[in-house]
Amino acid sequence: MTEWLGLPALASTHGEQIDSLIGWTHIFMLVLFVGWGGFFVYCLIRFRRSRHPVANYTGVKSHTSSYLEVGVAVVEAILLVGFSIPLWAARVDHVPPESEALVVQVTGEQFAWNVHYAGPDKKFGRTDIKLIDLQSNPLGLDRDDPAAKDDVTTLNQLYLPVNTPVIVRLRSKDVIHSFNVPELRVKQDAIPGFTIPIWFVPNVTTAEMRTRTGNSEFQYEIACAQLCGLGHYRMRAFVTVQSADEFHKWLEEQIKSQSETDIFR
Ligand SMILES: [Cu+2]
Repeated sequence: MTEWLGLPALASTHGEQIDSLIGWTHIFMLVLFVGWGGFFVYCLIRFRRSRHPVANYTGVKSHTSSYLEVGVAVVEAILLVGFSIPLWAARVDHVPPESEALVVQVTGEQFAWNVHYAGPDKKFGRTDIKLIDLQSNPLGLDRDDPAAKDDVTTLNQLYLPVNTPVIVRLRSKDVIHSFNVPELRVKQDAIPGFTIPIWFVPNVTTAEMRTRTGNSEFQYEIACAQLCGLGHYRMRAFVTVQSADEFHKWLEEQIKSQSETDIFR
């Protein structure tokens, strides 16, 4: 229904609602634009100088323009109260239980995205600011913590299973960043000092999207959507959406290789 908007291909379950809201907003704004534009042209002709050499000090007596103004305000109120607020409320209130979702911590920093998986125990290991090493341990993960033994961290790579609710806990180490994946129709600021959850269900794998778009190199991209400093332009990361099996295989491989190579063990 919203192809005419030319939005990026859709790859999440809630995305259609977002698109229809964007579509309706465009339709109402087009009506407003045509209405106001027509009224403007009408005024130019109706009140041209040759017809009204002297200004009329009484002005308009009819209330049509007031009614029109009220009408516009009502349409805007419907957009806000009828569409936007319920959609937003559904996104922030109805978060699936963590037991039924994949929980990932994503921490923005100048200029990268750090991804942290809890592993099979579903417990995130302790992190400590004193352990932060920009090269080897950007999150300051304490590998001595038992909960951290099976944790997986990656840099600029977010792997997700398809058709599974994903809860991203968004954080920032320095300034305000913004987690934006256009195809998933998610965009949320990462604010230092806060952990902000966002959730979505990706429903198209990267492989499927490659066949669909005919682009064999297609990748979902996290683009930082807040101007966050000089390196903002290169603050990009990639999302790989896989089948649940492929994802778990990948996670297991990571657990193995990260426990072997980790210098903190
Ligand atoms: Cu950024």
